[in-house]
Amino acid sequence: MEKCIELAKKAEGLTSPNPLVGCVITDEFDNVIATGYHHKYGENHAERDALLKINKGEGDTLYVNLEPCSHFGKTPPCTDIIIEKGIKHVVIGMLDPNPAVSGIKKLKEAGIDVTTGVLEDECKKLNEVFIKNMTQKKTFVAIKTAATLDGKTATSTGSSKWITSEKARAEVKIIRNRYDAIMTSSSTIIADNPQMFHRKKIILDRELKTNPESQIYKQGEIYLFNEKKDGLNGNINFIKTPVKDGKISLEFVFEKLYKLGIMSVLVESGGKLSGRTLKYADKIYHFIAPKITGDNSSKSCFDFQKITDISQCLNFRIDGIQTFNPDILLTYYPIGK
Ligand code: AOF
Ligand code: ZN
Repeated sequence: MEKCIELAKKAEGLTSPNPLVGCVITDEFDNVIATGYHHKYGENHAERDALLKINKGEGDTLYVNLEPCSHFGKTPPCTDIIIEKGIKHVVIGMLDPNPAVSGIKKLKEAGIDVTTGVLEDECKKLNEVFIKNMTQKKTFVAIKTAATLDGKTATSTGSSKWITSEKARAEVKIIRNRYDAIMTSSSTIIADNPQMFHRKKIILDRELKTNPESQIYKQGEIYLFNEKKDGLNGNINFIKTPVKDGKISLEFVFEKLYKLGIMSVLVESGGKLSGRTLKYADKIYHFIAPKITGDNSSKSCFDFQKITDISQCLNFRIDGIQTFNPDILLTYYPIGK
């Protein structure tokens, strides 16, 4: 199953809105005789990709991180080819949250021995975006931030280049690729003029005050949420957005993203937008550099509320700690998600 997950990850950024799936087939002596994965949206499913590499009767056990599909979608049901090729056992990581799929039932009816829930937590993490999309019909929201040991993301004058090392910033590019779009604010564009290379970019600019010559506009498909106008102009899709308390409604933005088929978004901005997004966030990537500004007027990486009692803090569950020397990356989830 570990191998299935590793294979599935080869297609990160390419399968949306579909899941990441990998498949391994062994013979009766447990030798791996074929592997496959879902390479790209619309192409063969992982199981078919692997099964097309063997003849009928050669495979004994098929391992796959997601329940095989039993429906006709863009491709025919995987259960049919599993049965045709004479597979005897199917080992599954997690059930498919897609209500159209009831693969286990079909396999069992064909007399195939089925085991489920193998490395289930890892498989669920691999497809956390797909699970949220299927079960809640909502876009998965991740935040990336980079801060000093004292939780600051810029000085009071806005200086922030660079808090983290090149190694950490190279990892950010890998993280970005997992998401359908990245999102930032007018303040970040005005302060840093970043390029933020990506297929799709979401920009929140209520008053349309960013310079159209800014680096960010030079590449990718742009969705510009603002309070003034709607319509397409070159690579920029203007989206007129309701405003609440002087700010773009994030509720509207995230609902609109789902309607636009943007299944996941990585928010990369200053503390104001990152802070406001926490309420909607499913996952946070938090880089920490071993530096201290020591200045309380420096900008915090999450800045959205005033509290008096420590019990009013938001609470999270840390999932992973990685090192990108000399920095670290903490990955965490809101409690309850
Ligand atoms: C994939 N790749 O390897 C597996 C999937 O429209 P279709 O035919 O591509 O079907 C998409 C559904 O198939 C998807 O929502 C999921 O429930 C199931 N399994 N999908 O794209 C795969 N095994
Ligand atoms: Zn399938």
